[in-house]
Amino acid sequence: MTTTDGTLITVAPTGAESSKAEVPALPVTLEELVATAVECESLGASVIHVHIRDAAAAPTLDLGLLRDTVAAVRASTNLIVQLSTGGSVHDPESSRLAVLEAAPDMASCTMGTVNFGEDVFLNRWEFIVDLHTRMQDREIVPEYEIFDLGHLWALERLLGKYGLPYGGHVHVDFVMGVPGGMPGTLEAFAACKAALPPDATFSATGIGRYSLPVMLTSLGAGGHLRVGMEDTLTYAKRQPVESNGQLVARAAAFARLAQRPPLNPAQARDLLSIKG
Ligand code: KMH
Ligand code: ZN
Repeated sequence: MTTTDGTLITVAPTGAESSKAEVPALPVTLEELVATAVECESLGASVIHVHIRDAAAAPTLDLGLLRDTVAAVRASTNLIVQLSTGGSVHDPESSRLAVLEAAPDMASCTMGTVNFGEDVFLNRWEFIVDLHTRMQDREIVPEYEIFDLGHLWALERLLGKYGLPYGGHVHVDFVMGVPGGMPGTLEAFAACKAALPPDATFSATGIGRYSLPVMLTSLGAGGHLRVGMEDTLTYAKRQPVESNGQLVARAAAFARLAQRPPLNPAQARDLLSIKG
């Protein structure tokens, strides 16, 4: 199967921004996360992008909990476990780097600073280099998160100076529609696609109302998909998302309609050059 015969679907079920009190369907406990992972795998997801919460449902990067989470998801699914090193906008760099010690298959690596609503999602160059090189040493495959076009020029510089990631394959995710980042438009998408490193694969995720147009654009352009309650809480106009499974099921249905059915986790591991 070539990279575009099938569709890699990543589910991002929780994020760090929504509160359980306001969004009761958000998976925040380990049990809820594992149940979500099992359901989403059965519906077509092959990667899970994980943020965790503490006992009060607040975002945390507690290393013990992260290790437990990686183990629990692996025990119940074959999903590729991708831990977020973005955390919340309030997390210090030291905790974000320490995420790698939980030994996930993949981790996110955001390629630059971006305004993030009223906040700033800070990603200094030295921090990005640290993440990239530590992932090379630990044999963790990065997903380079692109919130703006300039982040792709930073990626070119990173790979030129420090070499390819572990496994030798570059995978990028366009995050479109964060207030402060690039919009979820065809023009922004085309500019990003044109600036990809050679042979890179890409997925795209549209925040909020950009969810559907970005999904359809990425499928049409031979790209992959990321969906989940981290990125969107509205399924359709005035219709709240009921579950992450609902979003994965829709993405998988579009992928099948496009004649690019969901990749299973083994196929996704091949595509991303993830070990074992
Ligand atoms: N929560 C955002 C500040 C990532 O996971 O790497 C950052 C984020 C990106 O979600
Ligand atoms: Zn995230």
